[in-house]
Amino acid sequence: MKLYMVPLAPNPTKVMLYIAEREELGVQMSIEQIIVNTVKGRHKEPAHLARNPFGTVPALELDDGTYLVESLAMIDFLEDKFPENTMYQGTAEEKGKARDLERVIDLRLGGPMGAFGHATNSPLGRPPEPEKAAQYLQSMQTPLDYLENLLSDGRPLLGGDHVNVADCTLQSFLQFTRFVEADVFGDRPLLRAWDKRYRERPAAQAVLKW
Ligand SMILES: N[C@@H](CCC(=O)N[C@@H](CS)C(=O)NCC(=O)O)C(=O)O
Repeated sequence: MKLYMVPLAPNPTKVMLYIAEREELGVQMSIEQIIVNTVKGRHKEPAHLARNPFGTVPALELDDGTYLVESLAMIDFLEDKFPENTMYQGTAEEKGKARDLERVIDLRLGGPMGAFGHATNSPLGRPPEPEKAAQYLQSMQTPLDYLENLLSDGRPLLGGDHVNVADCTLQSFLQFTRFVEADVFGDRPLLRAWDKRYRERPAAQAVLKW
């Protein structure tokens, strides 16, 4: 299998963190990772559009030459494809909560975090838009409070004792905010401590560049 990706982008990073975490759990997936140079617009060129007609990364090429084009579907697929030492563990309720948390982060924080980064210090050279940045930051307050509250029971990782996709998803967005030198945590010491703890994990050290 081949994962077409680019290191800074959140959705590819989420899958790359997931793969690295599974490898830490002893699961060798042998997925070749191939960079698509999005700065040069390669993701909009015919070679990549043939993999993913939506012109986005990541794209996962399966062994039969077909593709998955949605990051969370790739993770679900890899959970099924490699059923030993999966990331989702425990009862149906525990797995449901882990999936719920990942969706909260992706849907309620991912978009505003990316937009906040661009409105603050865009790596694409867009002009700063302080008013919009403030609005995006405001929209993140409830989901950030939600996560801070979850961590108040002393759990080391977002879903509890075990790493799960929620950790990967949040870190993939935070890497982008670090790259643009923005801070979204505010006065949330538990989230800051989780961030530091997560980034010390071998998988994070291997994947995160910022
Ligand atoms: N829902 C898709 C979103 C993929 C996506 O939007 N990827 C971004 C990078 S994080 C991208 O390729 N953006 C370039 C563009 O849309 O032109 C997924 O989860 O994989």
